[in-house]
Amino acid sequence: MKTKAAIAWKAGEPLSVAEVDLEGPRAGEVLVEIKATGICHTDWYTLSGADPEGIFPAILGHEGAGVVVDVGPDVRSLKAGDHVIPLYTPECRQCKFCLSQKTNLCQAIRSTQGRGLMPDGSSRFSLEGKPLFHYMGTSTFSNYIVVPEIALAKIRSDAPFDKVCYIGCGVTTGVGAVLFTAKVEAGANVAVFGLGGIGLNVIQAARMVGADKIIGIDINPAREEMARKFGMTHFINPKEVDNVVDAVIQLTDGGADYSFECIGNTTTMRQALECCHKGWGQSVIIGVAAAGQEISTRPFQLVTGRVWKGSAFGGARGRTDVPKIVDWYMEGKLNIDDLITHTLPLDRINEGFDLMKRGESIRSVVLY
Ligand code: NAD
Ligand code: AHE
Ligand code: ZN
Repeated sequence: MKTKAAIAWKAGEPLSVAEVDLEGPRAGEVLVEIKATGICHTDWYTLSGADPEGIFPAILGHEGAGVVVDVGPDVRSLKAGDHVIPLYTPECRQCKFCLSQKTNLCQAIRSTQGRGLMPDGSSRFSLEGKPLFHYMGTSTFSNYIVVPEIALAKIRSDAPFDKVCYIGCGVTTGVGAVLFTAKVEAGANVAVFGLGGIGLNVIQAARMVGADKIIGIDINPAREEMARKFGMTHFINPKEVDNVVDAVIQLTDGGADYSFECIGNTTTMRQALECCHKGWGQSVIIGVAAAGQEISTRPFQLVTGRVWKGSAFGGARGRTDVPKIVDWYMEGKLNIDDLITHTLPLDRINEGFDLMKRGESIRSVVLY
């Protein structure tokens, strides 16, 4: 079949929208009509050329929601008409990683996914007979996609696609980092570096669990108002203080119990660790730094009890946890609507990237 898609031909160049060819689902695969997709900073990261796994030409996008159109042989858990969110972190429930119950990083299809291919090593997308690569196993910048059954979370049918698509990455990443990775408890002091599409979800989850001080740090002063609305109690603009680490330590009587780095900058990663409380403070890296970058701190920071961890997709097990997060939104426990600042048709997708780069949007959502 034909599908409309935004193609990334080359690193650093705008996407171009075209009709591409899409092969139908093979065994264990599902054809999905994407109804809406968010634009995440990670799409920009890969498009910029900073992702070591970035390959071109590819169809980017990993924050979508849609409807099952058709299923290939051996698909048991889904049928045409089901509403779904594609998962860049699948959940096969059979691999060593899934069975461990210690991680959400299912590895069943990771190696082919990282090479822009379906699990059988081929691409379903092509243009004029030449293959186009998939991206993060999802490629939600295409109106129709083929994905493995294990990479789809079935969600309730009354949830609006134009909002819950954001649960495909940003909401789950931020909320999950608080609930599943850090397990922040009521009364804890929390510091959040970066108040964009991820950091604001960290903030709303910290408020949800009853955190005490929720300190937001961002160089963009325009982020303060939105962050306060979502639960931030104190704002630090790094340009207005001598030392961000000291500023957090002073506000928290010795340091944050938990900090979250939601920028992807190795300098702020260090600050996020070092503003944590001696003896127990935990810092969670969410931001994705460019290829070749490294983090550093004095080892004494760890010797004296601070803990450095990371979180991918919020530590969420997609098929299990994503439907629950959709329920929380539908029950009014999570605010997604106010974070979706812009909606665009696919033909204007590059404007969504421009808004993000200029710091003018939280999330732009493309509507098909
Ligand atoms: P975003 O662009 O919406 O937000 C980033 C924020 O950081 C902006 O508000 C910006 O003003 C602020 N910022 C930039 N430099 C800063 C600095 N030096 N000090 C303080 N603030 C600064 O991006 P996003 O969509 O929220 O994504 C944030 C990061 O998380 C990206 O690196 C993205 O790739 C990553 N990410 C990771 C996961 C995961 O699973 N680990 C999932 C999604 C996104
Ligand atoms: N090449 C990577 C993109 C970089 C990355 O770290 N991705 C994060 C998710 S960011 C979502 O916005 C991730 O969870 N990666 C898990 C993994 O196994 O790489 C990619 O994912 O293609
Ligand atoms: Zn993302």
